[in-house]
Amino acid sequence: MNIKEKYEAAKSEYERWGIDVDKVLEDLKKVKVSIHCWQGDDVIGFEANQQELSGGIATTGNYPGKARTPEELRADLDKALSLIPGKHKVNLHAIYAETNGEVVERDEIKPEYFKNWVKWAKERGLGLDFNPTIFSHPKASDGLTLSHPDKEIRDFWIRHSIASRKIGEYFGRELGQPCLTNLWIPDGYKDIPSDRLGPRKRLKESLEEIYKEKIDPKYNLDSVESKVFGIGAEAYTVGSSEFYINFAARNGLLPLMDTGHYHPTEVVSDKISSMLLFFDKVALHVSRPVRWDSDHVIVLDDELKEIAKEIVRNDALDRVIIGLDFFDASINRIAAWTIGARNMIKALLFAMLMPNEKLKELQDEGNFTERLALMEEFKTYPMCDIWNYYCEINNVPVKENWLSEVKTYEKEVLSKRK
Ligand code: RNT
Ligand code: ZN
Repeated sequence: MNIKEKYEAAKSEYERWGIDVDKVLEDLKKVKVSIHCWQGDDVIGFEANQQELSGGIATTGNYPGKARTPEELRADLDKALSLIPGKHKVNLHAIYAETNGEVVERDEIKPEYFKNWVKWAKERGLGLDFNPTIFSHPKASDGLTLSHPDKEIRDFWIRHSIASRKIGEYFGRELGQPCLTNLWIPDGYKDIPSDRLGPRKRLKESLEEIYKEKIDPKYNLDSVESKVFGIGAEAYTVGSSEFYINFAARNGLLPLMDTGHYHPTEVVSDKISSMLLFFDKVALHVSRPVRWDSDHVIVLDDELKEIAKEIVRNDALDRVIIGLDFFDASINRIAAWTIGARNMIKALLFAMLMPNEKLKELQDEGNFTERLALMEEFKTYPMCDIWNYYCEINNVPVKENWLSEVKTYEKEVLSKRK
């Protein structure tokens, strides 16, 4: 049987449960995943006065071939995007500005430094998302930024964040789809604080400044990302979950949940439904924690599938903004993007191919036997035949065939970067 025939056979199995598989594939094609550019160069960026990665996050490994210039990074993204089915978005950080070798302070970044990115995205029909870079900088060297006791430092980062929102607005205007501008700061303390309130009060005031000016949501949406701890900030994080959920709710922002930013037994899948009841839209950074916020490439594990199910069965594909956030420097970086993004899409497909209405009914009837039985049986339904066909009709390699393309690219392009 060829791919199409296998698809037809698999489809009829799903149709017996009332699942319209062709419609599922149409809906899946509309889903945009925001692909983080920073996997391509280990979160370094292109500033003229390049800084080491800081802020309690780290990349480990020295796999050869990382992107050193904007051109290389875009070429690498092009390669990865050619292996991922669908039309997506690319997520940038302020450190990816192109300033022609000129040192530009972060509080002076302007849309023009991103015009090459916009041109590139426009030519490909991609959306862009954005992030102020509030780490890897001398003014963040003591681990405090927007909550810093020193007003000058806070003001610097406030100006940077405001400038970043304007860049987001510019992306949205130029590309005809809203940009998500997400703010994350590393602020925290290594050891037990003697004042937990003060820094949070200062952060609140800084954020009020940053979000004072309203921007048309047609162009830019703002989110705030919480965290539980980072390296060097083990005891206390200023921007905790409760801090940002409350701030976002009161100020009309989106909360952003990074799957690596909670206690090890806490899962984001269980949080999505609660957030959807109180927010119009919520944003995700899908990552994979391993013992701590380790930012591993996402695999198709139970939690990823559970997250996808929560998005799909709550009819929230247009309310949950899905972004990826991992950085592994120990493997081929294009493979990292490809594996992670394909897994995210696979998880969504898996969720869309479940008899979700039926399963809800069973729960309400108290029929937990059948609920569990069906959920388990669907794990071994022939989703792979649907997935392979989806890849084929979207002109991306089927199964592991993408790997040989990555290997060729590594040989012809990456290995020449010394
Ligand atoms: C850090 C946050 C943040 C960063 C990126 C680079 O813990 O997850 O989102 O990973 O902004
Ligand atoms: Zn994140």
